[in-house]
Amino acid sequence: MIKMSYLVLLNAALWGKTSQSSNYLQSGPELALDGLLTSWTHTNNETNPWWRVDLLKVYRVNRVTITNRPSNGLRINGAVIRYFFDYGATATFSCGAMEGRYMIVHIPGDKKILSLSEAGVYGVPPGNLAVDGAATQSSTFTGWFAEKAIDSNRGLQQNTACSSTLNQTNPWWRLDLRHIYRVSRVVVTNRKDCCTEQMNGAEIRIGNSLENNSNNNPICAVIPAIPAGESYSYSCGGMDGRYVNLIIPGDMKILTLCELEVYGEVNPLNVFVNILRLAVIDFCIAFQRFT
Ligand SMILES: [Ca+2]
Repeated sequence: MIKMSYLVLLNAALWGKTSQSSNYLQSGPELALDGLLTSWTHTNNETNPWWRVDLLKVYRVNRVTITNRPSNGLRINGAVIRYFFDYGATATFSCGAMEGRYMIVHIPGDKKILSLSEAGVYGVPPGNLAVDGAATQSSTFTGWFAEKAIDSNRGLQQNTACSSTLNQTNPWWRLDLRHIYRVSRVVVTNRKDCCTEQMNGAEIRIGNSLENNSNNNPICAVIPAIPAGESYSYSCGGMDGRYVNLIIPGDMKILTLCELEVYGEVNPLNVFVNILRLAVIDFCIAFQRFT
């Protein structure tokens, strides 16, 4: 099956944790993520200076961007971009599908200074089907859009990375995977800053029906509670479905979701349907030419 990516990749470094080998004056490692070209990180003059961002989980990285400082830019020359997770590897700026949790820039050698203005790491958690889907919800609290639950940012540092409905009866959130998958598990991340009990009692539903906004599909699990900022995994045992819903039954409820991940595999029936669809298209084109 041809899989099309619908995702606009965000800079995962923005919700990571930075560090560097040493700080020159006030030029700390976080200055590479402040979005300003007028500020920069700066190590001491030392041997093998380095800068690092911890993405907090493994990402499949498409590309890395490094922005040099506008003055004294030679201080980044000779830098090596290094990526590792259990093993070491050296990458150019285009990283293909390398997987890693840490992105490191370092300059080998003595009497070196590492100084960089901005850094970006663009990718998604590997295997997460949700990032290619489309999200919607029953209502939207200002700015807390449904798609923020599939932006690969778990909202551990800022709740602006979370979706939320208004206070309503039976609030729901729906993910359209765009194809039928055999879902093995769903991972839900609760908000960290407050209100963690609002998630209690949420139902995870998976199926192919849009009836009642897909909230009549079979239940994979009911969430008793998820601690603040934690990600809990729910096994769905290979349930088939195109739609993954969360719904909280009851009045005066708010559904806030900082991230939802879906893991599984392509349903063989889906492959057959796509082959049949392509065969029908080929037949129609041939028929038009003939007539
Ligand atoms: Ca998010």
